[in-house]
Amino acid sequence: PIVHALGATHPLALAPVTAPPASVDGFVREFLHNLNFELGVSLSASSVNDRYLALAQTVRDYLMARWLDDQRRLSEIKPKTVCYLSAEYLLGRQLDNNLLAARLTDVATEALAACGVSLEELREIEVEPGLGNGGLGRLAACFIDSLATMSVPSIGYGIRYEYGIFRQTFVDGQQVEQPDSWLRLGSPWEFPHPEAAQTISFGGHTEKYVDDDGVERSRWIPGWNVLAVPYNYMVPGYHNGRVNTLRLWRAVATSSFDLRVFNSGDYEEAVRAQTYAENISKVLYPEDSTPQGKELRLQQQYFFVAASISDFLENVLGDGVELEKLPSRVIFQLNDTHPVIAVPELMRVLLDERRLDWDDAWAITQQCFAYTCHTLLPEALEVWSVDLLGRLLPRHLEIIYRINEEFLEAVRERFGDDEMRIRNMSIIGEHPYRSVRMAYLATVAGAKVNGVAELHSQLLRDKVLPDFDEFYPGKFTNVTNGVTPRRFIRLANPDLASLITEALGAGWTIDLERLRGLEAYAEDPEFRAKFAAVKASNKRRLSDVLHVRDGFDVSEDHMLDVMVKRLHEYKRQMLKVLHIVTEYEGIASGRVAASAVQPRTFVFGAKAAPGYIMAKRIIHLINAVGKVVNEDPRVEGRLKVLFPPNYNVTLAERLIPAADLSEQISLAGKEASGTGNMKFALNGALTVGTDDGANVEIRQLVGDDNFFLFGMTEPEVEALWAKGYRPADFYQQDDDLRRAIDLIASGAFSDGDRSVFEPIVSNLLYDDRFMVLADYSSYIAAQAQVDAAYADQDAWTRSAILNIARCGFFSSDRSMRDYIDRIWHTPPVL
Ligand code: GLS
Repeated sequence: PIVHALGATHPLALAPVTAPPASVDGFVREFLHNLNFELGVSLSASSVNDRYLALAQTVRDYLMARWLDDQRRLSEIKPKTVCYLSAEYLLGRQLDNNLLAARLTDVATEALAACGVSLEELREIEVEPGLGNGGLGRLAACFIDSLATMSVPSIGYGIRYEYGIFRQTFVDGQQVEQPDSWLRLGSPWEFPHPEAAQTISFGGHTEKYVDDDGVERSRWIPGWNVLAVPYNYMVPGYHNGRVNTLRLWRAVATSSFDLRVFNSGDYEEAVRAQTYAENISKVLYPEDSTPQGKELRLQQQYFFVAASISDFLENVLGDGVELEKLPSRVIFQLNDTHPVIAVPELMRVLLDERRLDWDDAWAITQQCFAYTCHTLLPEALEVWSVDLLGRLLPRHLEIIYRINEEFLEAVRERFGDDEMRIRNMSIIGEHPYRSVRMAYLATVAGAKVNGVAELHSQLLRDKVLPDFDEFYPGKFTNVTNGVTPRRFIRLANPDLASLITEALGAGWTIDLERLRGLEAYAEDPEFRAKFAAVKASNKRRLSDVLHVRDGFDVSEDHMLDVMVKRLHEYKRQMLKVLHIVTEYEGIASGRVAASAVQPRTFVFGAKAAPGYIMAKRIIHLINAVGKVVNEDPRVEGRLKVLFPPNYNVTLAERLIPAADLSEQISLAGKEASGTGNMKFALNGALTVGTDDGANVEIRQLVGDDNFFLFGMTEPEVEALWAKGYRPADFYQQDDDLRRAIDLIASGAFSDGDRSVFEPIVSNLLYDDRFMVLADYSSYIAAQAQVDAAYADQDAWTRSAILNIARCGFFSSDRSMRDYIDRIWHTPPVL
């Protein structure tokens, strides 16, 4: 318990902050108090949103004493702290997670019922903060959940986007994006602190000067400033009384508008500067894996890391800490290249503001950063043109040049004047234009560099950064991704969670390896029957949700075959489409008896980056194929295609527990890890997948009998490229493939208009960068095995249980342990 205020004399001001009594009566009182005094409405006059807000505030009240106490304790103990720097946090809904963490679900349900309010109804109106694009942002959210649950001192730093990932709708089967105004009805989980704003500078120029000690130094004379206002969010640990902090920054203009111009009647001009500044945190870039060279994006990146570093140094670190000791107090984890501009920023602060000399500043900086790479696609490794960087952050560019100079000097010392190697390793690239390679900068500056699955980390060392691996022995490591079992099992799949707890006791939620205990239950017919009943009930639950949401119905006795992830050619939604078209064509043409295939419902969920034309075409095709298949009586009751729009965390939580089959079918060597693959396996879906990303580890753990492997391996992919890949050859040689592609080309899914999907067809036949056609026959064969396996329901269920039992490794708690052991060295502080 913490004391309110120093110097206070009133007994209440001296009393500790305490949580309200965790009883039904206590909860009712707090809820009504918040409704009346915070929202200003009576219960009878309140809207559903009022009630939701009051409920959220009540849950906050319960967590508050712990949050304040943790902050106070940590400021006294001064432990080493993980500062997770991430441009994205794809949080998902907060209410249920916070109720669960605080053990309030039952009390809240009862208390609300006593007020005539349904918790279920309030849950449903929460708008999820979609402050991330996909796997990378969701991973950050899983990690901060695990860190809180493991009592590790940590702060998540990021951006409070006013608009998150766009809302996707379909018009005539084509994606249309709408802004995601998630803050429209208020966000009860955030605590803004405008008084604690940081000033962040941009532009201007640098100048040399001689300081009082006669040392020549550089300084930055910026051109313009914005304010970074912190918004704090609670990150409660699961059942451990711990509450960590997520701090997201919002950009606010230093002065709101020009009153003189306003009074002269030019209203637009009066707010121009304000609008410009505040655009920085306006909207999340709807990109995944491929960055867009946009100035605003670089502004966003610098904006949030500069604010975060300054916040840590000034507010968290505290006074009187020698900067040499900084590495024992903090590790800044760079979540991909997006926050890498933090490296020259820390250097600038140490050099220009704290007056350290170069070598000391660099020695400190190199120990304070670690870098996680999340991709293998070369086009996804961010680079910034020297021109842009120099204009926006001239001092940082100077610092980067000096880092590079010294680095290349060291490379020369080691390898001699191998100009080719020097050019390859330079942080500054020369072609096609002079640019800063952010991944290289992060690798040079980071104490450690990690990939996100075994295969990915290996390829990172062997293919993407081999010279660096050679130059820095021991710097590269792997931490395989993980997902939080709280959200993705406990909350998403409550019936499965109960079944597991019934079998194994409650400890598995924070010690997921205990799921191993289910192996024995896989052999128990009674348990299998209960598991099958849970799956069936999850399908009904999904059907209810999709019915209300999109008017779709899911049949309980269909195999639910799910492919949900961002739409990207490398992920190969096209391969899935070709499989569906093959099945459809077989039955529709009469060559295959409908009764010979397992009844299946194919479910897609996928957003395409708005500027990614081919991805949008594929979305259009999926919808078009779905329409034809769903309306054709010849396949009725056998094949169905559903593509609910706006796939997000909330929908994932409904879909994954209902799935039978998980589609993880990227071209080998392209998917860094994947995390959806883990969520599905942990909810008892079997995977059909390539040897890519974390699929490799999933398969090794669950065993070949419980995984449908297909496709080329990464070395086989390389070999085929080297030999010369001609997709049209595969088309010629495979009757099924030819029929499927011809059917698409014929206009069968576009009312006879052959031009609509022609770009997809010709891309497949004459380009096919991701080798869809090469893997087609192997995929179709794997799907035949899936069909055969599904026919034996009991054996399938056994495999599903074994998948769960053997995937405890994929808890993000384990990922956090690996980061702590191998990279951060930040023990829990209980
Ligand atoms: C990604 C990768 O594409 C995923 O494979 C990976 O699981 C995820 C988290 O490590 O990171 N990289 C990226 O830019 N977006 C992703 O989802």
